[in-house]
Formats: sequence, structure tokens, C-alpha cells
Amino acid sequence: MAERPAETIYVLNGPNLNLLGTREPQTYGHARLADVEQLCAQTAALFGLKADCRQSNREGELIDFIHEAHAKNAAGIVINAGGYSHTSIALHDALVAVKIPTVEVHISNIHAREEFRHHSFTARAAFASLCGFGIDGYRLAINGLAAKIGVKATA
Ligand code: CA2
Repeated sequence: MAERPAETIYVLNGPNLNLLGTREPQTYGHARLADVEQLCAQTAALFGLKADCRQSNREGELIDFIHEAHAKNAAGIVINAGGYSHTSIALHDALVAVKIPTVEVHISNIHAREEFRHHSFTARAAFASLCGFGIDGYRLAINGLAAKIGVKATA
């Protein structure tokens, strides 16, 4: 019998996250963005899902990725919008508009940092939000997303 094609989750990383592992290791750790993307691909595969990982330093491009996720019928979104989390009503609106189950991730514990990081617009558009687990937050987010959409581990 023919297998169904793997469903895709979009993993979106925002501004400056391309610098992961190269600066501020005391806050963001030593792992690089490529490590995050590998972790996401491996975790998604445990559920028979595909992780389509994107990073952009531009707000509009992140919005385009969200629209693309909708157009391609993505099963879910994991988003770390970086600094835009705290400022972008436009990203919030895009996530609300597409109605795709979304988990917000922050590598650092934003609530233990400066006050301006305590509020997140993207968190309001997500069904769950994780912060402070380092890059393991992405693995936890995909596990939670799979549970939310009713996808069980295949292995
Ligand atoms: O903790 C997170 O994941 C953040 O989303 C990271 C954002 C920050 O603005 C948020 O408040 C919390 C910043 C990403 C900056 O990434 C860098 C990584 C390495 C070196 C320099 C910046």
C-alpha cells in the first residue's frame, strides 16, 4: 500500500538567530542554528513529520513564510520570532489569520530578563509557549505540537 506523504511543520526563526552559537553563549548556549534545524528534523521524523526550517532577519519575509505554511497546508508552526516577538502585531495577525496550530519558543527565559522581553505578541497567537529550555525547547515544542494535532510517534 502506498504511504501517505509526510506532513510538514514549519520551524521559523527570526532576526539574529542566524548568529546562534557565535555570540552571547551565556544566554543562548553554544549550539548553532544548523544544530537547531537538525534537532527539529530528527524530532519531527520521530512522528513521521517533516520540518521545513526557515530563518529571516526581515519581518515581512517571516510573514510570507507563515502565508506559505498556510498555502502548503502545513500541519503546524514552531516559531521563535526573536525580537519581533515583543514588537510585531503584524506577525501576530499573520499567525491568527492562518489558524495553523502554533507553538512559540524562546531559547532563553524571557521572563527572567529585561522587562521589554516579558510581553510577546506571537505568544498570544500560539496555543503554547516555551522558554528557558535552551535549544531543547524546539524538541519539546515539536513533541507538544504532535500531541496537539494527534500525531503519534511512529518508532
Ligand atoms: O530567547 C530567545 O530565543 C529570544 O527569542 C532570542 C532573541 C531575543 O530578542 C528574544 O528576546 C528572546 C534574540 C536572538 C538573538 O540571537 C542571538 C544569538 C546569538 C548571538 C547574538 C544574538
